[in-house]
Amino acid sequence: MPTVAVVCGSRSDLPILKGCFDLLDGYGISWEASVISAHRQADALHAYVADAEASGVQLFIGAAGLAAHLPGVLASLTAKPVIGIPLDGGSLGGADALYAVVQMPPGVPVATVAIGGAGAKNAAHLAARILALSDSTIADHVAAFRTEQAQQAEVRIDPGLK
Ligand code: RP5
Repeated sequence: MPTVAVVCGSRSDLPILKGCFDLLDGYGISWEASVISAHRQADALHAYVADAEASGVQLFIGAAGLAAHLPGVLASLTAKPVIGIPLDGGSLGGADALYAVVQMPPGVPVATVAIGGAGAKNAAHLAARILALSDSTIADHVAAFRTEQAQQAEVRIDPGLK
């Protein structure tokens, strides 16, 4: 069983999650992705989380659009960390999903990232930082990513352009 279980609510959510999958690969984090709707397949979602926990999954990422209850339901079913990605799937531009994912009641936390593609990427970065607390190899990858990111952001102004 992989370290991270990514669950989304529909096949239509998968393309936007590619950024998450690619980054998890880059960090050397094993993962699996499943399409299980909290609304349409409630029993299957409960069974999946029980199996995943029993098999050693350390962290869940849930992604959904519209009335996005999937990450919250994941958090209700496990004591492992849950990261929620609100997706832009409807006429409210993802604000509907954002509110649904972020506004969890006390005691059932979902670490909510940005709407859509930026959130999908940050879910992987946040997962890596959480797992890095107990895995020095992942910690090295996190450090290397931050160094590379800073180098890519660096801009030197040519004095000749002044
Ligand atoms: C949510 O409803 C899914 O996560 C998806 O973002 C949205 C629409 O689902 P489909 O109608 O495309 O299956 O549950």
